[in-house]
Order: sequence, then C-alpha cells, then structure tokens
Amino acid sequence: MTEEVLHCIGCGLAIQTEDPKEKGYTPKSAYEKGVASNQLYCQRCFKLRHYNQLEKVSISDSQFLAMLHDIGQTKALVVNVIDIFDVYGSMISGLPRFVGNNPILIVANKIDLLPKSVNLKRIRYWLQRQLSSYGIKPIDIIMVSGKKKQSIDELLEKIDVYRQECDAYVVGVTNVGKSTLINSIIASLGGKQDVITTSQFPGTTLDNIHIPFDNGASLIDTPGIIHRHQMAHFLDEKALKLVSPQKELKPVTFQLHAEQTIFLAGLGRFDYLAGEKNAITCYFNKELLLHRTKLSNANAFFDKHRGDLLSPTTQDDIALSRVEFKVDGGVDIVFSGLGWITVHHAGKVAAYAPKGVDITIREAII
Ligand SMILES: Nc1nc2c(ncn2[C@@H]2O[C@H](COP(=O)(O)OP(=O)(O)OP(=O)(O)O)[C@@H](O)[C@H]2O)c(=O)[nH]1
Ligand SMILES: [Mg+2]
Repeated sequence: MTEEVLHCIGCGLAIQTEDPKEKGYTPKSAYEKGVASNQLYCQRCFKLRHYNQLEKVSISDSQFLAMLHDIGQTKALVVNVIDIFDVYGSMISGLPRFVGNNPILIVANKIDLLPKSVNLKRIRYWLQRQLSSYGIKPIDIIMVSGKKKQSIDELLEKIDVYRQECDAYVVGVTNVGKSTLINSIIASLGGKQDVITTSQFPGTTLDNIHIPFDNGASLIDTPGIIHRHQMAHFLDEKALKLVSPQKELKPVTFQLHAEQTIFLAGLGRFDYLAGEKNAITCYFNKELLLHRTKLSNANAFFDKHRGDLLSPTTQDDIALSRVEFKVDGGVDIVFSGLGWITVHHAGKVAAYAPKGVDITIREAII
C-alpha cells in the first residue's frame, strides 16, 4: 500500500517526517496532531508563523517556468497579482507567452498603502497603459487590499465569472501578497483565518496550494516568481521591515534649490542638479530616513555615514548606481520596491539606487 502524501497547508510542500534537513520536514508528533486537527504545517511554516523566523528554501527558476508552462497547457483563469507600491518589480517577463490563450485578470494589491486622496481611476488607467507596454491585455483589472480586505467580494465575483467553471491560478512575483489575498478570500467564504503562511520575506509559498471551489475546480496559490531586481533580495530582515510600508503612505514635500541632495537612508539618493527652486514629494515608508544635504558635500557624506546615520543599507554595501533625467515636471522617479519621488516642476535631476535595483520615470500617478 502506498501512503498518501500530505502537503503543508501553509506553504504547499509535501510533508515528510524523516529528515529534518530536507524540505517539508515536520516531527512525527506534530505530524500526528496536524493530521488529527486537519491543520498540518511543516516545521518551517511553524517557525515563520509563530516566531517570524525564516528558514530559506529556494525554488529554481526552471521550476517556476515549468509551473507557468503547465498553466498555459490547461484551460484556466490566470489571476496575476501586482503590488501597486512596486508595479515595475511585479512584472513577470513573458507572461502572455506562458499563459497562452488563457484570460488574465490583473489584481492590483496593497491599495491601502496609497494616500486616501488618490484618484483610483487615474491609477487604474495608468496601470492599463503600463500593462499594455508589457504586451499584457487583461480581461479586467481590479484594485484591492488583501490585508485590509478591501474589494475582496468584488474580486471573488469577477473570478467566478471569468474562470467559467475552470481552475483559477493566482500567480505573481514573490511578496506581492498572493497568499494574504487568498487568506482573505477563504475568510470571506466563511473559512478559517490566516490558513496559508504569509510573511514579509520573499519566497514564503513553496508549492501550489489548492483551495477547492464548489464544482471540483480550485483556486490555486502558487510560489512567487523571483524578480531579481526586487529591492527585497538585497536587504536583511531588519532593513526589509523598515523599508516595507505597513500603512497608508504619508507624503513628505521638500522645497529644493539646485545642487541639493536627499539621501534615502543608505539605500538611495536624489540630486536636484539644475533648475529653478522646485518642490519634490517623497512617497516612502515613514520610518525611512530622508536626509537633506548639499550636493557638493554628498559623496563625502555618504562615504562617511553609510551604515550609521544613513541606515539601513544593502546587505553587502552594494554601490549605488546613478541615472540622470531632464524632467518637465509632474513626473515620478521610482526607486523599485522602495518608493518614489514626484518632481513637480522642470529641472535636471539624478537618482541613485543599489546596483541591480531599477530606477524608472513615469507620469506622476498622484
Ligand atoms: N499593506 C499591505 N501589505 C500587504 C497586503 N497584502 C500582503 N501584504 C504584505 O506583503 C507581504 C507579502 O505577503 P504574502 O501574502 O506572503 O506574499 P506572497 O505573494 O504570497 O509571497 P510568496 O509566497 O513569497 O510568493 C507581507 O508582509 C504582507 O503582510 C496588502 O493588501 N496591503
Ligand atoms: Mg505566498
């Protein structure tokens, strides 16, 4: 008789009780309790859920690609979750190719982070154009907050209509909030709270997790795809916490003269190089230090204070790389995964981020 393999309901891994060093391990006693209570978690999820301790387990790119390829081979709805705070870092390159003819429903998550004053319609419109530049033509776009349970019922209705009785795969880059969203869906359907493990660390979900619909099809949580340019991969636990906003962003405006610099802790820098007196508005986690200084002194200041006053910094003190922009005003300079700065009037600016983290420019979204 072959024993049925059971999976961790927190991360999706197959559970084993033999080798503590291998993936999916859980001690025998915990296994028995878990089976009896229908709450079987692996040891890694247990530590993450109760002590917020992360044991790194990585999934190779080829496993992700194989998973996406499988989705393209079956008839299913693809629910692509995007982090509205880091749209650029949320993009899966080649997504339309992978999903084949399946419809894509875009879920812009974490809208609770946007200031209350924002015009969601405008953001939605901007997002649509952004997606189109990546060759993605979604069947629909919905803006939600998995964490604050905003628009979850509306999302469920849309999934139900578009999936046409088939499976719905929730896909996306790691850390965009797929599992948090599914937990909110489960809760909204009257299920238990926070069944699936979520965390601020990238790489939480490790295998597909099936949540059955009534008709035998499933809503499927999937492991996040690693976008190597995501800021999260360059930060240690403490820094990641400090950088990730938990609440509505509180914009901070500076009046700048030419040749002034703003440091974004030890992680980024903005120089106002030339132009009339200008206003800039910063959208970062409120814990992130914004420090103004003179451009002429900025290099020396950075070398001296990176890692003490200018903290946090990246794990290996990666050098910052610089991009220069001539702007007409009304643009956002986006530091992928960190936040953005709106430059209100025309001028010449430079932006710096750790090498490997992208800096992009867009029309101001707020
Ligand atoms: N502010 C805010 N934070 C959210 C929201 N949804 C998720 N988060 C946070 O984002 C982080 C990642 O959430 P997860 O649900 O684990 O993300 P995931 O996409 O499942 O990540 P992987 O399993 O690694 O692919 C956690 O710190 C969540 O609390 C949201 O709607 N708003
Ligand atoms: Mg997850």
